[in-house]
Amino acid sequence: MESIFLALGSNLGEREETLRQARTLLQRAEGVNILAWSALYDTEPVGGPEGQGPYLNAVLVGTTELSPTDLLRLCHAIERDCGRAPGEHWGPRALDIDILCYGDQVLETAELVLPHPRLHERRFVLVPLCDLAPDLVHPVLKKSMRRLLADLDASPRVAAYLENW
Ligand code: PH2
Ligand code: MG
Ligand code: MG
Repeated sequence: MESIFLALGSNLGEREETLRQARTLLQRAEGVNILAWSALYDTEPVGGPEGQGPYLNAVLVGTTELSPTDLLRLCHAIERDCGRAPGEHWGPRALDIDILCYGDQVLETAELVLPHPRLHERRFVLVPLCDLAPDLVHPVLKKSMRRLLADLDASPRVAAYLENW
């Protein structure tokens, strides 16, 4: 069994409802146990095409019996169930589920890189992650999530949206 941190994001459609649905599907999934989640944050889009709408972002923590690859497949299946259609790289999406950390595992395959390769650059990930695990140490950079967040600029915008959801 490994501890996992998952990042959820949505900037198309009923964002809040989609994130709730994704959480429910993860809670019901065989081999995954969701233990807690961050607040929801309304966040400025980072990268991707000009003019895409703001995201709602959150982070979930749990445990899993699934391998990293099977967990990734589950995340992709839930993205599709929640209405994600193939689209532009970093473009608007109904749902994105990214594996941030899988225990202390360091992995680099064509399909999956662990820990998530941009986690330490992204306020929209680190702010919600620090709600749950500020003392979690990045398995490669060997710094706490609190430290990584403190090392970033105060922009782009990550605004508290909903504490309990
Ligand atoms: N996801 C991206 C690209 N840019 N920006 C925000 N604010 N939130 C996201 O979840 C996000 C993004 C690619 O997955
Ligand atoms: Mg992503
Ligand atoms: Mg993704």
